[in-house]
Amino acid sequence: MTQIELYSAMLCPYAHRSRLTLMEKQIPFTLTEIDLRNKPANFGEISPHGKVPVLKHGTHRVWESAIINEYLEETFPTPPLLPKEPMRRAQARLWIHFADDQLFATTHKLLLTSDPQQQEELVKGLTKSLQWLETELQPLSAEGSYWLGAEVSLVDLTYYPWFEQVAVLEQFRGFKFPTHLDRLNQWRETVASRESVRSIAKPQKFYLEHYERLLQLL
Ligand SMILES: N[C@@H](CCC(=O)N[C@@H](CS)C(=O)NCC(=O)O)C(=O)O
Repeated sequence: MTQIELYSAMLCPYAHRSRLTLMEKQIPFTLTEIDLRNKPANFGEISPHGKVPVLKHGTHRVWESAIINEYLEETFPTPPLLPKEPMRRAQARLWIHFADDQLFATTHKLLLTSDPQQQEELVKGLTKSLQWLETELQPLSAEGSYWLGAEVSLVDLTYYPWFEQVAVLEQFRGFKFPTHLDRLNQWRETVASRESVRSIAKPQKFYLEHYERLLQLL
């Protein structure tokens, strides 16, 4: 089998998405941890934008977590992590787009700003996104507690890393996880119990300690 290598970083939720996808598909791979504060001199040759994750498959490279995950889905179709029907696939991709465009993008801005007013606005935006997700997910609960219902999918693996690190926003950015998000909470527990997630999960303390140091450098 052609060798696969994933360039990752321990705090990077995007890298965790692709790591989880490789694990769910039981694809053997080598993990190379990059210290983003002290990148190897040749990292520019591996990652054109200096970011993780990057997937190396033989002599080819793919970057951007959502694109890596689609590449893995197409190259290793079993077990499938996207629905079969085109409309359901489109819906899965819309969820993934929302994660990038809203939840992760807002979080990125929130972590980077130390302006209290801007933080307050971004926190409001995150709360609104989560409440919207809860409302949209409710009708799917009859089929099962994964994002798309009965089966785990790329959507679960895209969102989950955000939830694993949410304590950082609560501790350092005044975010409060909204109450009564029952469907989302149930989803979170279901995904947290998967073997792939458990095997790379880190405790809250780990994230809080690392981000405390990281945020001081900003
Ligand atoms: N949209 C990209 C985002 C990747 C990203 O922002 N990675 C961050 C770490 S979480 C990174 O490598 N930043 C470069 C740096 O910190 O120098 C994806 O989905 O892969």
